[in-house]
Amino acid sequence: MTKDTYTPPEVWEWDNQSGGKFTNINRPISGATHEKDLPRGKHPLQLYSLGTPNGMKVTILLEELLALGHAGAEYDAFLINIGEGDQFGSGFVSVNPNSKIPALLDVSTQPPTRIFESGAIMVYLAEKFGELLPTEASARAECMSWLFWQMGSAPYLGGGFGHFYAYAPEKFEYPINRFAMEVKRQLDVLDKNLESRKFLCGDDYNISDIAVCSWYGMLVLKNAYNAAKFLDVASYKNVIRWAEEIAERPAFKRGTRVNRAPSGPEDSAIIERHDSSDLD
Ligand SMILES: N[C@@H](CCC(=O)N[C@@H](CS)C(=O)NCC(=O)O)C(=O)O
Repeated sequence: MTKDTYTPPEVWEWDNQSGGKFTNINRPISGATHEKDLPRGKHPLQLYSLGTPNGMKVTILLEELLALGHAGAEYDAFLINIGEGDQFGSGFVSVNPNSKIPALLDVSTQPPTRIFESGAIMVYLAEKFGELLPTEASARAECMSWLFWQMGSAPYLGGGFGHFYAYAPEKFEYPINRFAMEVKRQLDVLDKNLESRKFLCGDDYNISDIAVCSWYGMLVLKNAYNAAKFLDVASYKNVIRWAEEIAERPAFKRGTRVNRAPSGPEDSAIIERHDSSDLD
């Protein structure tokens, strides 16, 4: 038995000095903190986002749809700087009451359609354009299963492991162990599935590959959270093979460059995207 280092009070109270990377944006209440309209561009789809794994899922899918020839997938991608609290502006909250990127406004419908939650945005776009989501019932169920697997699993990776391993103000053994164990189990789930399949659902690439690769592909290829060695990601050989193939897709390369500040002169990231030539 270890000794408790913290005794919870009877009723939790907000201590906004609790430390950590996100202490100044995390709040126990929802809703807007300030009035701010969202900008609007000229395209049918208005995306308000940031180039994180959740944000890149949508820009990769949009780039895939454009590559397939769907002009209706043209989009303006505006930057929402979550470190500066842009997600709490009144305009953003009206598109996503949950104050998290990504959020999409489809202005080609009357009235405009708002969609929040990256998984919901992916299904909306795949259905709107009839691409990258199988229509036959059992193939669709498999695709939805992996898509929802990602939505349910990634918070253990980002909010759990990434938070305690990379962002928390102190290193605590218990949560790092707890979440490292879960992330390695998830990587093993993927690795076993990809032993006999080219993509997550079989021979064909679909939105579940985009969603899962944005998180677990980036983890194994890009040393996310500086944890490649700690998690021994090199041992998940099928995940690496699958992620490398997806990362080579032109649309994947384009989508991952959007809504990010370039980290140096070699980095081709763009803060906002308003025309396909912005990425050419
Ligand atoms: N389940 C949501 C999660 C979105 C999410 O966590 N977004 C993060 C960035 S990756 C965010 O906007 N955080 C800002 C905040 O928590 O205030 C989705 O998949 O869309």
